[in-house]
Amino acid sequence: MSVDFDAVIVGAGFGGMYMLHRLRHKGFTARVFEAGSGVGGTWYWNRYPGARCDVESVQYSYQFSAELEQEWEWTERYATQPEILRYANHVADRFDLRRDIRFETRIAAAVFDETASLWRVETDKGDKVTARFVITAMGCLSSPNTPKIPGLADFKGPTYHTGNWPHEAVDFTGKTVGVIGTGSSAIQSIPIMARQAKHLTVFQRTANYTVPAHNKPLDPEYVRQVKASYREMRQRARTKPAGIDFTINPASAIATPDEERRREFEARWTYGGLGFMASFSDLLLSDESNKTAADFVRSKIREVVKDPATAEALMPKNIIGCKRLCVDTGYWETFNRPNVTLVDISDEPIERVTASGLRAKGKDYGFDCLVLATGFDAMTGALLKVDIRGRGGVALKDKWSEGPKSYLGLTVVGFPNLFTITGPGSPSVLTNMLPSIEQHVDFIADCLETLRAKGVSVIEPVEEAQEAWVGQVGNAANITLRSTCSSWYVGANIPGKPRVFMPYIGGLPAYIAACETVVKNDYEGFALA
Ligand code: NA7
Repeated sequence: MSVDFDAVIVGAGFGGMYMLHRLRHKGFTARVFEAGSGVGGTWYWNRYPGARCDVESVQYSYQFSAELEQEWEWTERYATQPEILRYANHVADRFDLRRDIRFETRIAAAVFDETASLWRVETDKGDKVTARFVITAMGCLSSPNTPKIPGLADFKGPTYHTGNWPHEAVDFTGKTVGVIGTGSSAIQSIPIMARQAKHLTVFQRTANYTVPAHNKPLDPEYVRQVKASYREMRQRARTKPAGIDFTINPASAIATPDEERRREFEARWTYGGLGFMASFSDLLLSDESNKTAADFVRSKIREVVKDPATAEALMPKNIIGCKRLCVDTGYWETFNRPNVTLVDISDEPIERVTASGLRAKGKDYGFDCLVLATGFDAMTGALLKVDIRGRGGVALKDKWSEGPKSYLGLTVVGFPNLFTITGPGSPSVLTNMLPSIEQHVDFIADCLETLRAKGVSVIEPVEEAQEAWVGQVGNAANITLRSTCSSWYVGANIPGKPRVFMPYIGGLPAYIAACETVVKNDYEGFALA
C-alpha cells in the first residue's frame, strides 16, 4: 500500500523543525503540520511583555550545526521572545524548512490502520494524509489553561492570556489592569505592565519563588570565547542533570556552617539565574536543606519590599524549586510602586469575573483589561487535544486516563510508530529543552534508519518494558521533594487531571544512558515487525 509520507510531524517549534531537517537528511519524506502561521512553537505563541527564556541564550540553542552556532549572534544573556523567534525563523530559512510545513493547520485526528500498518491523519482543514510514522513535537507548555472562573465571558474589556498573546503590541498605557496568576509568565510581565499601566492589580493564589536574572547585553569577547569552545560547553552540559552547564556544589546545605552557606547563596544570587538551585546538592532532597534556601529568598523579599504586609503576602510558603523556580527582572521591586496592588487570594478562590473587573473575598475590583497568566495544561494537554487512536481504535486519552504511561517518554504501548518528542516520562521540562529535543530527534531519526535497514515497518514498545520505565520514572520522582507540591509537573493546576509526576527526574545523563542501552541492545523493550 502506498503511503503519502514516511512521517507526519506535528508542530514546527524547535522539535518539529529539527525533526524535519534530520529526516530529510536521511532520505525520508516528511510533512509538518503547524497550527500557527509561523515557526517557533512556544516562542511563536508566548508574546507577552517581558517573555524571555530562563536558560542562557548561548545554551538555549541548537548544537547540531557548528555553522549555525558560529553565524548566529545572541545579544543578551537571556534572550527575549522576539530574538528567539528570529532565531527560529533564521533556522527555518537557513535549512529551507518551510516548503514541507503546512501552517495554520492543526491535526484533528491520527488513527493507526492496523491492516496497512500506517497512520491516517486528518487536519482541521480537511487534509487526509497517510504516514508510516507520526511524530509529535507539540511542546510541553502549549495548551493554555483558562480557568473556569464564573463570569469570565461577562468581562467587557479585552482579556489576554500570556500563552496566546496577540501578535500586535498591546499597550497598557493609561489603563487599569488586573492580572490573575504569579507564575513565571506573570513574574516576567508584571514589572513591564506596571510601568505602562495606570494601575495594576495582581491576584495571587500561590506566592512564588524567583531569583534575579541579572540579564545584560553579551560582551563580544565572551561570545567569542563561547564560540571558540562550544563543543566543550555542550559536552559539559550533557553531564549535568538539567543539561545546563552550571557548577553544582556537591556539599549539603544543612551540613554547611551558616555563614559559609549564606556566602554560597549570596554568590549564586549575585550571579543570577536558575543556578541558584545548584548552590547545594541536596536542596531538593532534604526538607531542612531546602528550608535554608527558602529562608534566604524570603529574607531578600523582606529587604526589597517596603510594605511589611505586602512583603508577608509575597513570601512563598512551600518548598523552593518544587514549582518551577522563576527568574525575574525587578519583580519584588514592582510591589513598591504606588500603582501596584497585590491581592492575596490564597485562602479563597476568585468569586467571579464581572463586566467591569472581578469580585474576590467579598470585594469588587475594577479594571479595563484582564490578563490571565494562568499557565498551561502541561505535558499531556496538547497531545490529548488530538484524537490519537492506536490499536483497536483505543484513544490515547483513554489509555492515559489515569496519567501518562510511556516507554522512555517517547513511545506508548498500543500506539505503534508513534513518537512523542519530549513526551511525559522523559526529562523534557526539567532540562534545557534544546539539548533534550535534539537527543530525542536523533534517537527517532536513527531508529527510523535502523528499521529501514532491517526492512521492519512497525515498532512498538512491549508492556513489560513500559511498566519498568514507568516504575523508574515514579521511583525517581519519589526521591525528590519536587513531586510533593501541587505544581503543573503533577497536573495539579488542572481540575480533574490525574496526579502523576510526569517528567523523568533522574537527570539527563542517566536518561541518555538508558536510551543508548536500548539502542545498543538492538532496541531492547520494543517489538519490531
Ligand atoms: P504557571 O507557572 O502554571 O503559573 C500559573 C499561575 O496562575 C499560578 O500562579 C497559578 O496559581 C495561577 N492560577 C491558575 N489558575 C488560577 C485560578 N483559577 N485562580 C487564581 N490563580 C490561578 O504558568 P506560567 O505561564 O507562569 O509558566 C509556565 C512555565 O513556562 C514556567 O514554569 C516556565 O517553565 C515557563 P497556583 O500556583 O496554581 O496556585
